[in-house]
Amino acid sequence: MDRRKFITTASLVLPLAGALPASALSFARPDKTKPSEENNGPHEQKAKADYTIRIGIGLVEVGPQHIISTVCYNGQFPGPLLRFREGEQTIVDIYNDTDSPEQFHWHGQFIPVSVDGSTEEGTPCIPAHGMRREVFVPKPAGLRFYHTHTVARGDLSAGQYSGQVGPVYIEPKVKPTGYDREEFLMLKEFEPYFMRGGDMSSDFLSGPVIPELKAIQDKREKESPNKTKGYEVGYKVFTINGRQLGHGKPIQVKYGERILFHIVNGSGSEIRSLALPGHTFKIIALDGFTVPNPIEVPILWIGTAERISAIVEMKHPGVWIMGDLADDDRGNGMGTIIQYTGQKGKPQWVKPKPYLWDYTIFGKKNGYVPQPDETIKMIFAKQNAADKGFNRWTINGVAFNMGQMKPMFHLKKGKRYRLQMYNASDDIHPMHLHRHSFEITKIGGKNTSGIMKDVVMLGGFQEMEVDFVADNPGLTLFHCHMQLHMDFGFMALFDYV
Ligand SMILES: [Cu+2]
Repeated sequence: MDRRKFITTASLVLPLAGALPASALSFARPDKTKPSEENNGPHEQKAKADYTIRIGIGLVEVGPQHIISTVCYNGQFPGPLLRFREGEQTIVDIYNDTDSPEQFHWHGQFIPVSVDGSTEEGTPCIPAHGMRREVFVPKPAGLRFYHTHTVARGDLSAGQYSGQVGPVYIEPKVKPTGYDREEFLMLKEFEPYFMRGGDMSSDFLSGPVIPELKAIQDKREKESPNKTKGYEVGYKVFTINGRQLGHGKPIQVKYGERILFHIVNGSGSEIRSLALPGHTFKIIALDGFTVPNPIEVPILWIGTAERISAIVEMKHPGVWIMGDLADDDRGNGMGTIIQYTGQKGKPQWVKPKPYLWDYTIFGKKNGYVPQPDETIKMIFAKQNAADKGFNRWTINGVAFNMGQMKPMFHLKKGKRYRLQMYNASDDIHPMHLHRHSFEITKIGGKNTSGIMKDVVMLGGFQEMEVDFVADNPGLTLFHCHMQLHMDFGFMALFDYV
């Protein structure tokens, strides 16, 4: 079935879904609930979902006398931790109790378009007051997450400005070792507002600025008749696991305990940092993928939608603030308290020394990188306030058109591709590829190998290269993970030809 027909059929059928039993939707996707000739294993016969998610308004008590109303999952923030087993088929029922169609994206999983949760790729939506049963085989192992994938544009109650984010952990066949227990941390801001110009840190990424890229933006700005800056998003409330610093339950630790923190940046648009005075983070995985070189760092920098799994050995007793380096954001809640057994007193924060974030330190030393079959060059650029006062974003001069949804790049199954990205803007962009992972091969002016990811931050006026193998046919979305950027053009589709 071609894509256009698929979408038409889906849109005719799905608005009725709320009135129909789940089994009536079976023709819309592979339904493993009824045994059939090809499909009669023990897992396929179970009709009960492993998880049920309800999308709807929930109340998030971020602090005393401060309760925020937002769309979230199962009425809570963050959404429930979903644990899957790598390679074992699962069933998830998703009910949409809101008045708008929704998309539920399984971020970082190698799954088909039918369940990926992206309108741009052709995933049918979950209709307002309807439901979808999703049956898929979770992979790869590690820390993933789920979030909405709708367009928000100027609506700050929609998309990832809402509370529609939750963690996923896909248990590996062989468990990692070297820690005593896990803690999941979801970093998320609430109460967004628009302002002109931004205040985000942009000087923490290592690597040189490329003058030619800066010249492109300078030239554009000079020639543009529009001298105003585009709208940016700010937030009033900052939380970890839905609680502002000081209002959540402290994380109680014992001396000598090794805690594996699984940290998800669930923000709609912010880059976060995290430090814990007197402690270091031994990073064992980035975006759920084990890193070749696990080493200790004093500060974490986590782009929008990035994940870090890091072990902290508790060997500095006290009551500490684990928090964001930005004083305003930490002051408005971005932090949590780490309390050693028997220790009392006011939680302490110590400003860490500046530290440049360099992905390559986690990579292989002198590793081998195969030559790609094809290199795809991309230039990212900004048109100031060009779309109703918002910045418009282009890839190779083209802003993604939601009406046409035309694939820009074409892939052949099994080939290895190199994306050579040039950022002709001063903003940092966390670049994300759906349904695949990629290997960083060059970043911040350095070659590297062995670091697998699905989101990576590209610094202002910097370049980077990532390689991926086209091994999951179907339309594949590539975009900047900032809601404000992707909604205003910063997306492209790959198709398999
Ligand atoms: Cu961006």
